[in-house]
Amino acid sequence: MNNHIAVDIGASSGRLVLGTFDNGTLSLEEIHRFSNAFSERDGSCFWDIDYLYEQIIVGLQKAKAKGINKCTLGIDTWAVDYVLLDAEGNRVQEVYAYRDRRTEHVMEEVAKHISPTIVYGKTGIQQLTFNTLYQLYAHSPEELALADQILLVPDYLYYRLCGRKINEVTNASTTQLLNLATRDYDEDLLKLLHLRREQFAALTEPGEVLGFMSEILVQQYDLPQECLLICAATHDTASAVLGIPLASDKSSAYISSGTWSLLGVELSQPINNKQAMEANYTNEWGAFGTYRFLKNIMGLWLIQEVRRLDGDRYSFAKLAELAGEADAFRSLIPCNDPRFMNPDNMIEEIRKACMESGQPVPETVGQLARCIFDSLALSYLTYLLELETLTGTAIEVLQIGGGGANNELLCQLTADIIGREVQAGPVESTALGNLAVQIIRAGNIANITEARTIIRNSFEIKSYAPRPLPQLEEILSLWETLQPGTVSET
Ligand code: LFR
Repeated sequence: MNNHIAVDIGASSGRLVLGTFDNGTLSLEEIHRFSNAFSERDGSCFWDIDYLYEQIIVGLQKAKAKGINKCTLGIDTWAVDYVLLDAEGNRVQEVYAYRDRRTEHVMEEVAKHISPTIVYGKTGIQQLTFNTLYQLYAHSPEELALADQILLVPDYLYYRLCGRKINEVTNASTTQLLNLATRDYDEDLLKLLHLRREQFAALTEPGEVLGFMSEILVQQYDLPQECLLICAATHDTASAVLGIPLASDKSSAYISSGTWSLLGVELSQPINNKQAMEANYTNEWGAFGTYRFLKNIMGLWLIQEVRRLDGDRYSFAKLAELAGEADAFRSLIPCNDPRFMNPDNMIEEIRKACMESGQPVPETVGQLARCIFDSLALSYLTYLLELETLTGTAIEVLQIGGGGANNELLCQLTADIIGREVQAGPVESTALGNLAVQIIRAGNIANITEARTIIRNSFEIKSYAPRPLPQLEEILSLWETLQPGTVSET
């Protein structure tokens, strides 16, 4: 079997990517792409999960039409969001999107019952208002009692395709409910939520075979005859990190750059000490016994929102071009300020933030884009320095995987500001990481080290050398005064 399909769904788009591994070479072909967004109803934000499921079916029909009858399939999506199912496997309610504002003050409520230090010691997970812990706390115990099973989004999509209920570990760790010591759901946190362990499914590792696609679906929709579902690293960031082959000869950190910029390193042991907690770094569980020690940075969401509010007039490439024409470092925003999590109007929020800090207000789309990219690059510096302190390791190269690797302006700006080499690519790191787990499982690649070598040799990785930035000192002192907050501060 050498046809492998990655279903990779992010907060703004999804796709099915066909990976073929032949003669030691891995090649990719996108077979279906669709947009994704949450929508607001009566003041709450929800995903359209049925639409996402339907798009997987459409993608598989396209695969079949291309003559693919035998394949493996893995799914990854964004993290933390969940589906409550009744005993018949029906959804109890719609699926909340993590940017829904109902959890804005829940963290403080939970802290009254269990101290954040204890929670961090148990889980090693950063404080983010949207962690599943806080989202579930926002339900009444009566509502949660209706849930026979709680699945995260990719778990649920697997369930719809093959009927098996799992809680895949890389994603389950982002719930902030897993205990690092027992490697299972933490009893105290479950008690706090009035939940029983049985309401979650069995923790499942990437690489496990989940079974064939349901025969009924194959017949009903004319799908590939033999589609074997393999448990991927279902958190998109976990897959992305698998698919970013860091240079082996230099000490490197990664950014998985999409809706979020996730900046960190891969570790074999978590760091859940006081300093890591205070800096709000996370230890998400990775595939193959690893941890992703990283920081969530607001990321391309900022520009996605500007583009949307500007009526989708320009492509992302054009926006980068317009930003390149605008004055550099004219105005900056502290990207991780919670005000940018889900404002009513991102453009107005950015303008207000600049006005409040006495900076020129970005008027044109180019100025807005420039403000975002300058500020993101400065955030990368702030958190890279913090990462070095926390890990006690000097970083020589920052490797950017995901869609953001396409943004030459941002990559070069990042290199200039951090004063180190930036390696950009692969753009398809998430699909590649998803596929790597499937191909390893199929026995065609021995392990993740070999998979990363193949990825590094097969896909473009562009190097950006830092250029001197004469006004850097001045920029950094302005940046300091903006005191970037964190997404967890409410
Ligand atoms: C990236 C990501 C991040 C997670 C955020 C919310 O797509 O999965 O890793 O913190 O989305 O789920």
